[in-house]
Amino acid sequence: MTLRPLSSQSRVAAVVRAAGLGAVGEKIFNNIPLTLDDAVLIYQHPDLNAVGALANWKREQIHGDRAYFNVNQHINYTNICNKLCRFCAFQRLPGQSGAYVFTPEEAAAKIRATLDQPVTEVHMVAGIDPKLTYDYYLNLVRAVKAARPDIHVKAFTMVEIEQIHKISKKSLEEVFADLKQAGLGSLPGGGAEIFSERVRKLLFPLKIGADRWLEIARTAHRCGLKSNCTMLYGHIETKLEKAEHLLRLRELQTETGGFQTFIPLTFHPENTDIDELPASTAVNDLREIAVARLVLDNIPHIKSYWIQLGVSIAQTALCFGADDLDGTVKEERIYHDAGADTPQELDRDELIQIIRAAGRRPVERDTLYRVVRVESAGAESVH
Ligand code: V47
Repeated sequence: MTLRPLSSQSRVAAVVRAAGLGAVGEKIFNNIPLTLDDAVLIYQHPDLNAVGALANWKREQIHGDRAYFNVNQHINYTNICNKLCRFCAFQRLPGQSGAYVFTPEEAAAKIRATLDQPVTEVHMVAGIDPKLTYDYYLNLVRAVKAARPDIHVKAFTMVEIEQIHKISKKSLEEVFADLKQAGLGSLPGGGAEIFSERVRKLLFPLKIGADRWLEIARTAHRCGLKSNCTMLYGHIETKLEKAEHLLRLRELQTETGGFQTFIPLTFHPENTDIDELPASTAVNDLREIAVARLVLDNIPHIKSYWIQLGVSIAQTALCFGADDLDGTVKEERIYHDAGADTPQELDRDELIQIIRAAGRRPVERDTLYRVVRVESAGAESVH
């Protein structure tokens, strides 16, 4: 298997024009941001291949043939949560069977258990357990950092930050300063769900809304912390609500430049309160990746999260606008509780093979997208 040839603008322009998307194509070729109407148009346009070809062209303009991954480890330190989101299968009430909280020492033991592996990042997110103290959160970060001092701690969604802020009785800026001093390196992108107030009232009324999520992200970025951002799709949201969500993220990015990666999160209905909803399809998942790449022109990376999408769709997404597969992961709980049948982890070599088989060049990165190692591209196919 050799690298796939990078797509030529004239060929993509012809495909896009033939599909009736010439005006959107012209904007993309000339680096003009898409409007809300453009975003809705590419969400509903029947020719997914044309939308995907355009997104792939944009992706190759930014990243060439590179596809990023990292070697990481997940720790979901508690599943106790008082937010009762209807889309979540991971949450437990205190005392409910299966409820757990890791002590900082137990979390550190999980880090020590992988010291023989080249892990560079721990991704640590969890439910909101009101019993946890401010010191618990700081000690959690300190403990994992002490267990592996060179590890990058990417932890706490904006929803967890809201809780940590609430119990701290300090300003958000002071909270971020304390967390940074404890060893926090950056923030993941979760908890944004969908910015529509209509959907929030129906599915996650106890969680912070769009304005607060964006305000916390703004403050984090101003305090020197990079973050990711996400959107949960495939439940009851409309195309317009998704387009509005993307534009609000793009607007904040123009202001702060603090988002590294956008991750479209496909809804897994199993074991949730809304399990009557159908699961997403490959066609929908690939379209989300493509629309994100085209609309979020100022966010450098689009992640196809293999844990959620499955390896085959995540790999295909590398030719529909995505440039990052996430990492090796390990002990993922949130999607596996919601019925994901993907493996709990892939090793470094498996990720490299998956990327090579897509005709891309594997690049191991750290959390801040500094290159750890560029792998050779023209390897033999896995088949
Ligand atoms: O905010 C919860 C979502 C998110 C379900 O920043 C569900 O690199 C689907 O944000 N079906 C947490 N999704 C995970 C997350 C994430 C994942 C990977 C990488 C990064 C990153 C961030 O998971 C939650 C919520 O939107 N979620 N339940 C479910 N049943």
